[in-house]
Parts: sequence; C-alpha cells; structure tokens
Amino acid sequence: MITCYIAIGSNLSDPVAQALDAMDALKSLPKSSVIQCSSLYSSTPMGPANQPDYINAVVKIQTELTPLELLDCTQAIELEQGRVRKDERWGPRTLDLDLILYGNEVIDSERLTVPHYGMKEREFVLYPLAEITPNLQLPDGTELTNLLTQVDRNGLSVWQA
Ligand code: A4P
Ligand code: MG
Repeated sequence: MITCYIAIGSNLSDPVAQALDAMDALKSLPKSSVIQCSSLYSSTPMGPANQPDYINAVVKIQTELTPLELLDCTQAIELEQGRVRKDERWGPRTLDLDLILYGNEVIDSERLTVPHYGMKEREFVLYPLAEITPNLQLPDGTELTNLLTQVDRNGLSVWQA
C-alpha cells in the first residue's frame, strides 16, 4: 500500500458540491481507501483574475494502484463531473484532480510529474496538506513546515456554509 495525496480544485458549477462529489468518488477508487480529507478551503484564483474563487482540498489515500492507474481513475472522475479541457492555461474548471505525492516516488514521465510541479508554491495545496499531515517530508527532504513559512496564505480560508 502506498500513501498518496490528491489535490482537488474547482471554481465552476457549484464548486463546493464538485469538491464533495470528488471526495465521494475517491472513496470508490479500486484497490484504495481514503484515509483523510482536509477541510474545504476558499482560495483566490492563481492565473487569470477574471474567474471565480476556487474551492480547494486535499485527500490522503492508500492505494495499490500504480501511478498511471491512479491518474486514469482521477481523470475519469474529472470527466464524469463535467470537466471540459480547454486550452487556456490556469483557466476556470469544474474539477481538477492533481496527484500531489505518490509515496516517496519521484516520477517524470510524459503523463505524470510527481511531486506535482506547482505544489511547493501553492498555498491552496500546502495548507490543506498541512491540516492532514503537518509533519510531512517531501521526497527531496523538504519539510512541509518550511514551505509554509515561505508561502503567503493569499486570502486562503476554511470554507464555511
Ligand atoms: N499531469 C502531469 N503531472 C500530473 C499530476 N501530478 N497530476 C498531466 C495530475 N496530472 C498530471 O492536466 C494536464 C496534464 O497534466 C494531464 O493530462 C496529466 O497527464 P489537466 O488537468 O488537463 O490540465 P490543467 O489542470 O489545466 O493544467 P495544470 O497545469 O495542471 O493546471 P494547474 O496548474 O493545476 O492549475 N487557483 C486556485 N486558487 N486554486 C486552484 O486549484 N487551479 C488551477 C489549475 C489554476 N488556478 C487555481 C487552481
Ligand atoms: Mg490538473
């Protein structure tokens, strides 16, 4: 069993429902179990400013799926929840599932870069991750607590109804 972290992001079509549905879908992954879900967070858009705020969260799972099998599954969930891939970089989306960490593995293949290339700079990944696993160490030895001292919250807050 490998411990993995998946980041959820949504800013279209009822993002709170999208994120909760994604958590439910992750609970149904084959050969896997969800260990913990972070709170939902409201975050300021990274990228084009003329888009709605995001809901972000991080889910910790244990899995026997290979990295690419897991990616196939998370991409299927994105499509089931109405994701339409567009060319605009960092544009709005109904659901984005990024594989942040896959155990201690470093993967650099055509379809997959793990750890996720943006995780070290993204407050909407680091803070939810720290809520679940505060003393996490990245494969390169970086301490999550150190990253948090370098990344501004940028308006990130726990979402409340
Ligand atoms: N891919 C490679 N590595 C991975 C990985 N670790 N996890 C490949 C998932 N996919 C990975 O992804 C494009 C390709 O990346 C996939 O086919 C896969 O093979 P995508 O989901 O189609 O494209 P994308 O998500 O639009 O691109 P990208 O660069 O992943 O977008 P980002 O960087 O995730 O940015 N602001 C806030 N506040 N919160 C957000 O969540 N998200 C984005 C999206 C922009 N601004 C945001 C947020
Ligand atoms: Mg993505």
